[in-house]
Amino acid sequence: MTGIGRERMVRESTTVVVIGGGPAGLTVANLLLRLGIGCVVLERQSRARVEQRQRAGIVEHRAVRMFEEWGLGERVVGGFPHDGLLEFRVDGESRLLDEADSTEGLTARLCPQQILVQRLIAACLEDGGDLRFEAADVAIDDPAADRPVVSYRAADGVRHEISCELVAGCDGDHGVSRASLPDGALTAYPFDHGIAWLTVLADSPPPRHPLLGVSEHGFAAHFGRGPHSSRYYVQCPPGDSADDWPDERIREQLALRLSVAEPVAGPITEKEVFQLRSVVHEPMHHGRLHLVGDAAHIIAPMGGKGMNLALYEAEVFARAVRDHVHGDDSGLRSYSEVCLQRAWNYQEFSRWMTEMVHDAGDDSLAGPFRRRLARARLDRLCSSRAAAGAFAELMAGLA
Ligand code: FAS
Repeated sequence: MTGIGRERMVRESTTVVVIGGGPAGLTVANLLLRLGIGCVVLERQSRARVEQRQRAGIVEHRAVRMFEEWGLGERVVGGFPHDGLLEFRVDGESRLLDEADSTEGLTARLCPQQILVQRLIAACLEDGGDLRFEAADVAIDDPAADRPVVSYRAADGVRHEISCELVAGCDGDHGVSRASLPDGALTAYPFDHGIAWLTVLADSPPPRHPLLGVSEHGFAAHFGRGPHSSRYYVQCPPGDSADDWPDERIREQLALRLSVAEPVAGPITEKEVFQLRSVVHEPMHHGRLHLVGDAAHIIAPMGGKGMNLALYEAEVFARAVRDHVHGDDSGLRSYSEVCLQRAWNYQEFSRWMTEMVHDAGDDSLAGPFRRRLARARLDRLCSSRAAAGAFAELMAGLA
């Protein structure tokens, strides 16, 4: 440690600096640990804050299998069985889609994101990982340098500079990684779905199956987020705020749209309105910096692909680093192309599903013609084995 004037500075070096301790960063760290490759994770929030953040709720089969192949299966995604059934309630009529039927039982796990993050943190620390919380003012100097230097201020106020071979930008959509790139380095492809959702968390038991309500009243959905917690989505007029949605209005609209007498059996703990938007940044790397997960793209929640793309890309990056340390950079060079192919496939799937469940209900959004198109799409999905099979493959992350 050198003490320059008043400020003490610690200079270190490692192979990979991971910025961000969400699903992407923690998966990269765990996989590199198992490869014996040095890495330091810098997370700006406290451990408690990161472990409590409730978001996604589905770990697709491909990701479950990935963790199993890396010897992390039981530790990270054990439990949370899912019978593979997804329920559409169309004008009050129940239509069950059996994902397991079309993928020989290869179904997702209904593992809430916060549980996955808690377990990834525990596994990383148990295995000797270098996970640093409350890392403030993280900055990357020249990501295109042969050995970039990532600096930050630790919780004790000491500044650190870490020189490394590679940087994994796993810091989400508002992080420092993408912002550290020169203008013009990336091209953004944004899309506004023109739809707003009220997202609600409640201490209410999960539904028997993930439930999607399609009717003239507007779209709604009910997903589990653990044995005593549920997440609901209620389509609302763009421009609404959470203040426009008192609890009794939420309960009344969910009962109407899901055709369930009492869909919210416990207290509502969180509600927020957000606009459904998507964006992809291309390419997903620049110099020694590789963007992973939400740092590279945002996808609408329909289809449950945001977190699962982060998990997929974390493995692509870890394998590329494994080859890099053995002198082969082909994986790093193809990283962006490989990840973008899946990212755009999932963007299309999420948009297809978003259109279907919204246009098929209230036709004030897209008009009567598109309502009939969406109904036909939904009818085909629920009546054709081939259509259901293609849907199940995408839900399982096998396509
Ligand atoms: P994350 O945003 O999870 O993690 C980034 C990490 O980087 C954070 O811990 C942050 O604190 C840290 N960070 C940021 N800036 C930093 C800096 N400068 N220095 C250091 N650290 C920094 N996806 C689904 O698949 N299904 C869903 O149902 C679903 N529901 C969602 C509901 C909500 C309300 C939201 C907001 C998202 C939802 N998502 C859903 C998407 C979401 O789960 C993301 O796809 C997932 O968290 C992506 O993981 P990461 O890429 O790791 O990014």
